[in-house]
Amino acid sequence: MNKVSYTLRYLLVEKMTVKTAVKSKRKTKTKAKAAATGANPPLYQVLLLNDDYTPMEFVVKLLTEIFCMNQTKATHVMLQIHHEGKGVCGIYTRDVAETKVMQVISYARSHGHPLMCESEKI
Ligand code: TYC
Repeated sequence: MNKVSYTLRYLLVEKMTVKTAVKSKRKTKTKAKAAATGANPPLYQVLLLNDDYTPMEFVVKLLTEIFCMNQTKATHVMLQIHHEGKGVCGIYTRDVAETKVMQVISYARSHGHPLMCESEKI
């Protein structure tokens, strides 16, 4: 099929005007390109849960070491979790979020603390 008849068929099948057809094709191309290059991957937030046993200083240390927060930010996030039950420590792609969760749990367990951490798609 030549280019003109392909375009006509495309317009006919999709019941489009030339303007919307061009727009729609562009959109499809952009989407396909994004998928192929892995651009705009889904994001996941890593949440820390409150408990009655893990010491506050330990949570602050963990937030500075695993989530690269400074002391002020880590203290603020820890207190927010302490008061509200849970809080976001960071937003990452799936693999990085899952690794952070494992690092938190293994670090907490190795120090005998019950601290819990989870990740969820946003
Ligand atoms: N609630 C804990 C305490 O009073 C502190 C704490 C904060 C524990 C945040 C877990 O994710 C947490 N020692």
